[in-house]
Amino acid sequence: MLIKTIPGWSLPERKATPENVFWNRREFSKRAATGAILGATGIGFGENLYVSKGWGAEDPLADLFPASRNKRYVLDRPLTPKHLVTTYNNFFEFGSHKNVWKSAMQLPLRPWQLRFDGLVEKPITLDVDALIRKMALEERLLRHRCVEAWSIAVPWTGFPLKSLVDIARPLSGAKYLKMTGFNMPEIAKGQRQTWLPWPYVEGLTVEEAVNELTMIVVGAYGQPLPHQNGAPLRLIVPWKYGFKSIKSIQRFTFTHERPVSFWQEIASKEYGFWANVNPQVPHPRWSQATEKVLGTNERVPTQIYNGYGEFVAHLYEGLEDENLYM
Ligand SMILES: Nc1nc2c(c(=O)[nH]1)N[C@H]1C(S)=C(S)[C@@H](COP(=O)(O)O)O[C@H]1N2
Ligand SMILES: [Mo]
Repeated sequence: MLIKTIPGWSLPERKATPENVFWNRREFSKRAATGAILGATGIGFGENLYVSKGWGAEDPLADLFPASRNKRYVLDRPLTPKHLVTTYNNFFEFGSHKNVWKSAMQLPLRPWQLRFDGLVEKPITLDVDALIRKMALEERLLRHRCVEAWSIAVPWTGFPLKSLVDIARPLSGAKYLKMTGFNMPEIAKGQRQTWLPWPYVEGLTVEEAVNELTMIVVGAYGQPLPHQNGAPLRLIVPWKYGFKSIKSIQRFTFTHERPVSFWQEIASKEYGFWANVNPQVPHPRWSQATEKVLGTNERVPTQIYNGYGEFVAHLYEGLEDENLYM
């Protein structure tokens, strides 16, 4: 008999559609007003709910959407309503609060060049549109767990980061991939806070970078990615805390040295390199045991590797001495 092992968090795919989402905007606004999520200022669900169209019809990649769904990745919960994912954001380049979508729309998305350098056969610079057009785009339904203990479930469109690594052709000495965001203090207000270590930097081991789950995202909800979610392209590593999933990347550098990330530079006792989700390892200032599901405000148990252990747990065998969960 053929028995397929279905992870505990799986859900029939038909249930993970917006039609099945119970969502009462008025009810949520009320709750949001009474209990700000983790002390966030200005959640921004006013009367004027803005659903970003991103680059909209003018997006040079609009014809690539929607991409077909990869059914390998299943959710245990409904998708988060699009208007929440596009109006409740962490994007510190535009401020240290959640209501950054409007300012983020100032970010000029074209021209956008991507630099591949460091330990590669030959450093190259590629135009973002030319590059994305070479990729086979697919949609994946994935959970995202912020270190602040809120979570969302999003239909992202993109491609495996591995395809970019293949194009970059790292040398055998490359152990890590460092990713760097933009630096435009004249446009991004948060970057005028010069005591912060701009630009935003994140890193993965090359092994993590080529894992099948690791994704470069260029769209969401069947459309080009809105500015505030990290256009024109961002990382999604769903088994790690959200801060690892760097937005609006400009540079990919292969190194033999472990990169120091933006958050690690700011608070190394609270944010580390690995940052794998683990409900049993609290943040120094709060528990990671549960998470608030954005949209319903339900509190649900957090799962080790955010429920993606079957894809990634093997990456950490033999690394027990490392701070894998912060
Ligand atoms: N460049 C950049 N990338 C970033 C951040 C940021 O401030 N700047 N915030 C991170 C954090 S903490 C989270 S939770 C996610 C939020 O992504 P979302 O706004 O699309 O939900 O982006 C991550 N990537
Ligand atoms: Mo986050």
